[in-house]
Amino acid sequence: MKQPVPRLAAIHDLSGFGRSSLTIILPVLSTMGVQVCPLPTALLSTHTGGFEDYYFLDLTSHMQPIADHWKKLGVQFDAVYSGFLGSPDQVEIVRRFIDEFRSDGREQLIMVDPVLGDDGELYGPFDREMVREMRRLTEKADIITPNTTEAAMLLDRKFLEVSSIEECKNTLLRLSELGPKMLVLTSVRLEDKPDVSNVLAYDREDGRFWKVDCDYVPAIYPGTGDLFASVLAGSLMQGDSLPIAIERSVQFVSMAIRATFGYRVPHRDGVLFERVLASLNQALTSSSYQVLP
Ligand code: PXL
Repeated sequence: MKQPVPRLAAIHDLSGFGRSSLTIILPVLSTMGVQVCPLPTALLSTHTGGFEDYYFLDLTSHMQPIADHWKKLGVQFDAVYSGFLGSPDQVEIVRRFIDEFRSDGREQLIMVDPVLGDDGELYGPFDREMVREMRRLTEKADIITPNTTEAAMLLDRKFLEVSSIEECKNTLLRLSELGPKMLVLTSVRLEDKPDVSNVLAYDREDGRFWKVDCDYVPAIYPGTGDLFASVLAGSLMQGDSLPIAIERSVQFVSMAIRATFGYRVPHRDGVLFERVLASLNQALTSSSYQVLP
């Protein structure tokens, strides 16, 4: 029998203050009718963007025993969604998790957000080894959601602040050679309109490329990548097509940023998505995605 509520394993850190990762993923996906089972990778006092020092507890040694208990209970997942990892060694644990919880016959979504950096820089705790290992993790995914910095790192290319559509299509094709069949590239600035951020995507199964424009600059607020990817996961689990799922994610992040901008709250506190969470249950009323020639 189909489960009354679809279930997702969320392999991310828990950062107590600052709105990122699990403190975003749990409320967003619960609102979208998905049961979230967190497999925490690290425990932090805050996220690492904009806070000089933060408490960081690496949970690598706790992950396999948690997974083993779930396996013993016979827990099954409709989706596995990973993000910020606490150490490069966690890649092997997550790869094994995906294999052990792979459901034969039932549809399942494996999404890897290769959280590594932004604005051309690696996030504080990471190094080249994390990039190498994250590349190995992407092999196991159906869909990955790198920003342009992470895409450049995964492909061992130079980060370009602005690029052409052709360059982005090439990036998406190279990323698909790592393994995933759906690729979503965020924070794309195009040469002709560098002040607009775009999301470009490629679906290898039908060979189509998609583009959705955003009227926001995501990098200013930490956690917007997690917000985007969790709405994307929820939307795909609800049966939306890839372009519609991207559109819903872009519109939600945009609304959350607009809800925040009018207040004088420090950017490092993240976006006030709580104020717009209920909109996730409303139907999309406009759509502007493009299929690229
Ligand atoms: O939003 C990605 C992310 C997740 N978790 C932690 C982070 C970041 C980005 O800075 O620091 C702990």
